[in-house]
Amino acid sequence: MNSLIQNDVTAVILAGGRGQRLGGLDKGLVQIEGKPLIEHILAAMAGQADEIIINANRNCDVYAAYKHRVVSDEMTGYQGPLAGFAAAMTACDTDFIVTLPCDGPFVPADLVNRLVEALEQENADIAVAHDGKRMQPVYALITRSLLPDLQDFLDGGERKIDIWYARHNTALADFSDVRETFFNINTEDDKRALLDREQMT
Ligand SMILES: Nc1nc2c(ncn2[C@@H]2O[C@H](COP(=O)(O)OP(=O)(O)O)[C@@H](O)[C@H]2O)c(=O)[nH]1
Ligand SMILES: [Mg+2]
Repeated sequence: MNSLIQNDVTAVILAGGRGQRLGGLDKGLVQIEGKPLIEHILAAMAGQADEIIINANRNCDVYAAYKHRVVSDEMTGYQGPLAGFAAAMTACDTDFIVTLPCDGPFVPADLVNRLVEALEQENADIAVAHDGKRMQPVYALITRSLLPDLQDFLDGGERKIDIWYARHNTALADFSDVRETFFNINTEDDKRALLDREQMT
């Protein structure tokens, strides 16, 4: 598919969380198969976007070594992924962002393509991945012109991503055939499950 949107996308790797359920670890730097998660994500996104922004609130110098722009939340105190969306939408030079988390090592190979297709088909402002069972809200394509609305939403004290999506024309992109690619590491158990899986392969 050759779409105009596709040439106008910044991928935003969300690595700005507190890592609370992993003892406060900076999840993007957690080692999996001998390299930090951020490297797995960067490799998976190579060729999927025009530009990549790493959204991080700690260890920014470590992330900067990957030679992509590192952008921190403007809001302090870990206000959630929407704070990262707003910071990236402010910093980016493209009309669209595609967000994805730093803690999911198995990124869909056609993440951007499928989100773009869903957005165009429904003439929507946001496209969000759906794994067949549930929405995967941090995998999303968002029109940058929604930034003022997002800023108002955040200024009003709102933080919930699903509620913000519900305010807009939001398309769902079907990823039910690759549901396992949304596996992400939130807890020690998730980390162990991943290591067990590696040993099996
Ligand atoms: N920028 C930013 N990103 C955040 C914040 N909190 C969480 N995230 C990111 O949002 C994504 C989802 O967070 P996570 O804690 O893994 O939640 P879950 O997987 O949805 O249960 C991860 O990529 C986090 O790095 C925050 O305060 N700021
Ligand atoms: Mg997660």
